[in-house]
Amino acid sequence: MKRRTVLVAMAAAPLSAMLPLPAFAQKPIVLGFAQVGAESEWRTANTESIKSSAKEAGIDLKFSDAQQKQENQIKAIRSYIAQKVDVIAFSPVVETGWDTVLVEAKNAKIPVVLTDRAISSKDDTLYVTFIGSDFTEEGRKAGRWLLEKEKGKPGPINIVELQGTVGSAPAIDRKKGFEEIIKGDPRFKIIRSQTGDFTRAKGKEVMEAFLKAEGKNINVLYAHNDDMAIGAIQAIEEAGMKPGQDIVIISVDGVKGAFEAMMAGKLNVSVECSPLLGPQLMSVVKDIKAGKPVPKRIVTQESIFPMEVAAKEFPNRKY
Ligand code: GZL
Repeated sequence: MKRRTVLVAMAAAPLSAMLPLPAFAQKPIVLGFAQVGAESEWRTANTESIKSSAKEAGIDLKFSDAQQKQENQIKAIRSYIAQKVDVIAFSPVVETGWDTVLVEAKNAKIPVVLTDRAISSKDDTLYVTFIGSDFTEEGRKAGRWLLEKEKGKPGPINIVELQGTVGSAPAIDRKKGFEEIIKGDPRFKIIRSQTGDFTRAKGKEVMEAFLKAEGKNINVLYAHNDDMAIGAIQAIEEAGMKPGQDIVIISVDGVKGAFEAMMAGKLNVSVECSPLLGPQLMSVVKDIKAGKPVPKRIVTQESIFPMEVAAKEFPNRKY
């Protein structure tokens, strides 16, 4: 009697309970992504890259936009923990203030991946890896280009600087790298420096204030991203000056708007900062779920585009 019961039990059990499921039948990985916001062309392209790559990878993406507010990103991360997602990824709007929520993710045994921007924390076990650019090197590239551009010219060469979001890794490191290169040459002086929060509107507003205060005393603008540079270009033109000629303009990202400004002769150079991090993120997420080793730091490879190459390079641009 007992043997028959076991046989019946065996016949009733679903086949899948007894065999490993084929890949197509396995439950999709669930990734919770807490995005900074939608403040710039760069961010829009970054979001597009993450969403399209998740779809292509068959990963179930939960996505949130924090409108550049840290408290919204923290709320989103907490909701992903509550939903018991498989992996959490985010681009920290600022460097500090993450330890508490990342300890909660660690206690919930949910691996965390940083993309685009880093955090400053004593405990690097709070995240598996950081995929993103070397912002300090981007600042150095901007400084080296300026030294070359102004080689042999007399000083003083007065610079105004539009910084990115206060406390963000790109703003801190792009400033640091740029100053590291120009500090050796006494002709260069940063006479005004203020945040434009990575947006066109704020970039224009702050540049208007710089022009009011310094006017023709300004020789160079260093903007931490193209969107602020494009806003500043509008302000420079409205002040009756020629952007790219009366004021040399250096920016970072390499978005379409920057190429258009360079082709119009209004922007002198854009240092590339690639937002196309989606494919690398999805491959890291799959490796984490498969238990494969992942490097602690994955640096994106980037270039620099002076206006002279803009027209030739423009057709190749993917963002
Ligand atoms: C850089 C990224 C910055 C871009 C800005 O990786 O965090 O944020 O340079 C964006 O355009 O707003």
